[in-house]
Amino acid sequence: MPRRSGVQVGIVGKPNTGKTTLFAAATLQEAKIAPYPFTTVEPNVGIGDVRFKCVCKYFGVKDEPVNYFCLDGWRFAPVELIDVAGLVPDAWRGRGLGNRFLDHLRRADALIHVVDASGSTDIEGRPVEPGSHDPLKDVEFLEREVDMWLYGILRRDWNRFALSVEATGAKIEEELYKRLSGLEVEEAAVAEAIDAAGLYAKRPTLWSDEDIMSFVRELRIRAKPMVIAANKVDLPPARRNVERLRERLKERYLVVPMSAEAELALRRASAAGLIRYVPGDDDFEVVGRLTERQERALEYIRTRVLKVWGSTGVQEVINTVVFDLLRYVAVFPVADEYKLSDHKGRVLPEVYLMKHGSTPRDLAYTIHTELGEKFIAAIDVKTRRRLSATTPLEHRSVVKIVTGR
Ligand SMILES: Nc1nc2c(ncn2[C@@H]2O[C@H](COP(=O)(O)OP(=O)(O)OP(=O)(O)O)[C@@H](O)[C@H]2O)c(=O)[nH]1
Ligand SMILES: [Mg+2]
Repeated sequence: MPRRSGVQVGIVGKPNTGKTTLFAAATLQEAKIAPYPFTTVEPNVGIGDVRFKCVCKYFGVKDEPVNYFCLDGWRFAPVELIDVAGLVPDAWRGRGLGNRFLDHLRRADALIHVVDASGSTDIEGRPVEPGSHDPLKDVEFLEREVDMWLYGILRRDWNRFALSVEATGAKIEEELYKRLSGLEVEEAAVAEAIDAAGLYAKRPTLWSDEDIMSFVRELRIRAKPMVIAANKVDLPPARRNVERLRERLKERYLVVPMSAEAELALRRASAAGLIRYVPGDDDFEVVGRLTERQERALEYIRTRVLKVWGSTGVQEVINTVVFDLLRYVAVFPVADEYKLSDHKGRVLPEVYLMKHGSTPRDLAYTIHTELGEKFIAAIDVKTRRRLSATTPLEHRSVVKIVTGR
């Protein structure tokens, strides 16, 4: 099974909130988890997945996934996750482990900010009485640290850059876009950020530090959209905090309640054949012999997490990033529109996560350069309609690419 993905998502937050637990639950990759700050130093990189309804039931066929899998009619597609060290206030000045490791997130399309919704860790991630720390504070400082990181990238060499833009008469959005390449930001987003910061009327050599900062804040929203994962919801103080986070952040962020630890336990129990559990579900079924301790742990998860919140939230967080923030679409290409198969006769073998607005031609190029070059048109297999090269692809569509010689 090819384990690669076109979507990259960074996991950020202060220390000791459960970032690595989320990473491990989503990827089932070994990674060190511990109840104290700065457990993670070097980043963990691995593959998790999004979940969506497969089209196998729609067509009433048995599929044969070759990239990833289909469980009970739920299809999964890969997403790359990058778990980095914890950030503390003033990391940009070098506190804690600093913020240089954020460079590992340059390629990230979006971020998951893991906060400790149970309020049992202080602003630097040290354990405190549950409910005694306000997680809203974590949201504010983290934005600033990410901003200072972006600011640092931009401020370096600004004067020379600004002079050269003016001397050559180049467009500021084009030049800034080139300068920020590697940050996974589109030129249109750079232009929007300049506009939103009200800086189009100002010559780059006159941008003050405050101006650069305003631009950076606007850029962050567009270049690194973020979801809040309100973790540790199995602990009682989390309930009130989740409500507050939702209420206070409703204009800016989606807040998803989560228990990363519960998900990790469920996925491990499932991998060990003890339970049947489809990631994202609201319950599980015991199918193996449990020790008393395992039984208690699973019952805790059922009563404290699944029954209260409807799921552990891990799958929902990843889905929210990919489908709500980034608005990706999952598309099934097929070579035979009647058998819904590839050239080898495998039914619905592959699914591709494509950026919002991608077209059939983009899909053809993603599958193979040659297919892109020979592209003539495409067929939407559900409706049997012909799609032009530029029609945006729809989520869960099945597409046959028509090629010429
Ligand atoms: N109660 C509870 N504890 C959790 C949950 N998720 C993680 N934890 C605990 O939180 C502690 C920190 O977890 P990590 O995943 O190492 O946290 P981190 O954010 O990666 O920490 P650093 O790498 O130090 O920044 C561990 O003791 C976890 O077991 C959860 O859903 N509920
Ligand atoms: Mg960690």
